[in-house]
Amino acid sequence: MPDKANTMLEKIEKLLHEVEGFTAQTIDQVEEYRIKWLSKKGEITSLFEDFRSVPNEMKKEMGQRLNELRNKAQEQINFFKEKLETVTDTNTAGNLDLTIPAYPSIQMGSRHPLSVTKNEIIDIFARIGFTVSDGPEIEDDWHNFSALNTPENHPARDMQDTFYVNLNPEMVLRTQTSSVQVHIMEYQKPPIRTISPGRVYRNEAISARAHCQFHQVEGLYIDDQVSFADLKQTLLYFAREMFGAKTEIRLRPSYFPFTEPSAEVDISCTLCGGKGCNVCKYTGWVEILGCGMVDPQVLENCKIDSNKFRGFAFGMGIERITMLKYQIKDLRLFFENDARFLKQFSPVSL
Ligand code: 2U9
Repeated sequence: MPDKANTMLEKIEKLLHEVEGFTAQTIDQVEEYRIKWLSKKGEITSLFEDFRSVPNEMKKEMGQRLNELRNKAQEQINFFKEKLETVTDTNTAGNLDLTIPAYPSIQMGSRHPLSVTKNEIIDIFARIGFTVSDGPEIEDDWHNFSALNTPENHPARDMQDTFYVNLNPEMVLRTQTSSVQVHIMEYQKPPIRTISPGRVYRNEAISARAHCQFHQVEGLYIDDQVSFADLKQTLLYFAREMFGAKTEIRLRPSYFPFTEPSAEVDISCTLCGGKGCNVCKYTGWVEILGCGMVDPQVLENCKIDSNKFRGFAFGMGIERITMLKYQIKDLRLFFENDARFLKQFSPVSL
């Protein structure tokens, strides 16, 4: 009997060696070896049959080795089976329909409502020949104030609480994008027909109606024959493109340091059409922008001959226009970036 037991031990060692060196490239190979080793008629199963006739004194050692062999074989089978099944799933078409478009499952972003409005304003003015100009958000005192008829100690500076730059008190965070147009006038000869959309800053307490940063579009048209009638007709065109063909405008006299005469412009209420509601506070009109003829002194400040040229200018807050257009009641929503608010606006196309 010891001879038979020794042959068995040799067989176990040989198989252990084979099991440890086992690798497989396909699932079929794994199955082939499972059958060879562990099926009912497999080599390891039949060693367990032989184990019954092993003398008692050798049973312990033989049993341990046999168990070790069977466990190792099972581990190897499991390992390669799992590995090859995963590879099969991801590397080959298998049951996947590769023609299904990926895009419905991708969360699409959307344009910020202020960008939607800004782009619409740009398009409206581009159709009547206005270019778009851009400039710095940190501006010197001259471009933001002095050139625009607002020298130091001028009371109008109090109208716009300003953020000054600590390192250089001559520099400010711009309070209006008209500063961009001062640059344009300094290096470009008339005719000038341009709008300047952009972010501006004012040191104000944050509320539903005000913020320390907001966005403006300021417009400027300078040529030799520009009149107040041109200004009025341009703004009527804008109001109807933006708020609908039935929109009416009215101008109320006002004051800005950089325009003379100046006016504030109302549109007939978009909600009630002029009948009176809580949006227009039962007046039938809502204010949308300010405007006027460019003060000749501003032209001179920017080296444009005020005897030859005249201009009109206007300015509007993008937040205000957006709130009116979409009935948004609280300005802070624009700055909170809450996805539930933002996703209501036009999706970004792929
Ligand atoms: C130059 C000269 C004059 C731009 C103008 C307004 C009137 C105006 C406000 C609207 C709401 C700013 O965002 S707001 O607070 N703007 O009322 N802006 S005229 O006048 C200019 C522009 C450039 C060279």
